[in-house]
Amino acid sequence: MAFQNDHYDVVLVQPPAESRREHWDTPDYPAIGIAYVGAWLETEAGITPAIVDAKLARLDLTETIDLIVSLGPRVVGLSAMTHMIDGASDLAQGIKARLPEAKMVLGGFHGTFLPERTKREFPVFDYIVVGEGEMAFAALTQKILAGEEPENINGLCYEKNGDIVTIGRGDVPETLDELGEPAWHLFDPEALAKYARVVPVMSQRGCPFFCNFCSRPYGRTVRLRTPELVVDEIERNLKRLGATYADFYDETFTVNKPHTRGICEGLIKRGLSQNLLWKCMAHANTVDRDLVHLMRKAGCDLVGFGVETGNKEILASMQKGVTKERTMAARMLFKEAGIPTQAFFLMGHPNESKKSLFDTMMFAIRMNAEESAIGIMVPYPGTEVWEMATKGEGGYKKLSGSWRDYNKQLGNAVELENVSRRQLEIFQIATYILVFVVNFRALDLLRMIGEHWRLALPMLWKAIAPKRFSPVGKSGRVL
Ligand code: B12
Ligand code: SF4
Repeated sequence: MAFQNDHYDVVLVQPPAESRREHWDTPDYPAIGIAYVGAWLETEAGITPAIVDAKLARLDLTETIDLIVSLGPRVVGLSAMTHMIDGASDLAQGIKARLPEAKMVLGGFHGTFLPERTKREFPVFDYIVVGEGEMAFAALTQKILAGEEPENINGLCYEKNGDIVTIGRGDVPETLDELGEPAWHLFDPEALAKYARVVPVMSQRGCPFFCNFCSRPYGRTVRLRTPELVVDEIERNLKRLGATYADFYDETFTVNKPHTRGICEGLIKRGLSQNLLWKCMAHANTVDRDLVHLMRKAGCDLVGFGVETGNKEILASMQKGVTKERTMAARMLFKEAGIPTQAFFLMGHPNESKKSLFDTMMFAIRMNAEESAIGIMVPYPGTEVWEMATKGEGGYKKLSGSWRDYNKQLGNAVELENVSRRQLEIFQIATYILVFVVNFRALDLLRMIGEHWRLALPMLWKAIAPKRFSPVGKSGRVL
């Protein structure tokens, strides 16, 4: 590890992976959320933090604790999605045991959607930042470092006189451009140089669609950055980080065509498309032939889009706003333009049956995307599906009290009245395999298993092994 200074008042951290099975456990990209939080802290509050991306640097829990303790922070900001919250709490406890005065601040989407409950379940977090964290974290940190009581900060959840108080959501600047660029320079440069092959970019925040399984953490209004500034950032990444692959984290990169065109034309005009490939997420309703060809010309190398199901009724009831025909047409447009597609399917929608799962399997085979990702539904907090599963509606039965089980590939979050957990897993594995076998793509199947065997083996084992669900989670909570 090679941070510039020996001591930092503030450390931001992406907690270490708890296993090494999935792609994101050993990522080839740095964490952009804490990079934005760090950038705002540095430019707007004048406080330079160290950013420890433990997943990127391949650190384990003990190594991460040792590193953070050695930097002697007074504030530690930890990031967590739902399936990472237990691990983030383990990390905070390990740091707190050795730096009892340091304040632990949790950010990210688990705490955002369940702030009070998270504060109760994981009291090690002194503060939880709700929503976009840049402005709230800077305000909170300034107060803590000045020895003042942090109160009246929008987006803060904390304990006051024995009660848990939450003050709305974190403020956001008037325009997204004001956020500037992620602070990659605050990461350990050795870890960046060794592992970061892909650099995340965000050109917008927000998604206007209504999918019932999605929490839309940035809301339904799409906020856009100026395309020119996005291209500037990519150009700088190319020069500074030697990046040759960019990943647009926008929920739907193609949602505003003039914006998408602006970025593509900028990449082409500046000659960047010759040295850079990139991928993004699209929605089937937001693409047309011209745009797709322009994207290809600008270096687009992979497009992901949610197909979700092959069953018409379920597709209509999830409110994605697409039809199977439209989705297939989008897939064909990308194919024609020479852009490989990554099709995302979900199994375990509300009121899913074996018949609708079969429809999904058939549609995945017919679509025959270059990559298919087949997840099992997880009721993430903040979604309609979470509400349904919590009330036992939609045929759902929650299975596990552990947040670690809230994972789409290897989790154990729910099963349905008419489809058991094992049946869901069998449909998932069968679809993964049949897409390749029926389409005579044996080599692709072998390549996929070769790349993902750390995930494939436990998935297979999980589908055949005896099932043991634990309704009591680590924090003692039941379901
Ligand atoms: C790109 C993306 C991915 C990418 C990269 C993810 C990554 N960053 O590691 C890939 C494809 C790998 C991915 C995978 C998964 N993803 Co994803 N992904 C997204 C997406 C589209 C953007 C995420 C992102 O990076 N945003 C940009 C940055 C700036 O946001 P951010 O990191 O959250 O940070 C902001 C705030 O959260 C907060 N914040 C974050 N950390 C901290 C820390 C502190 C101290 C503070 C104060 C604030 C703070 O401030 C930041 C700046 O505003 C979101 C949807 C969305 N609209 O956000 C889903 C989303 C984040 N993913 C989600 C999920 C569930 C997953 C998976 C678990 C799915 C699975 N297969 O099981 C995996 C797990 C990945 C992992 N890292 O372990 C969920 C999370 C829901 C939840 N409650 O946890 C989301 C919200 C989508 C949804 N279904 O609603 N994902
Ligand atoms: S299109 Fe994607 S980001 Fe938008 S609501 Fe649906 S799942 Fe969420």
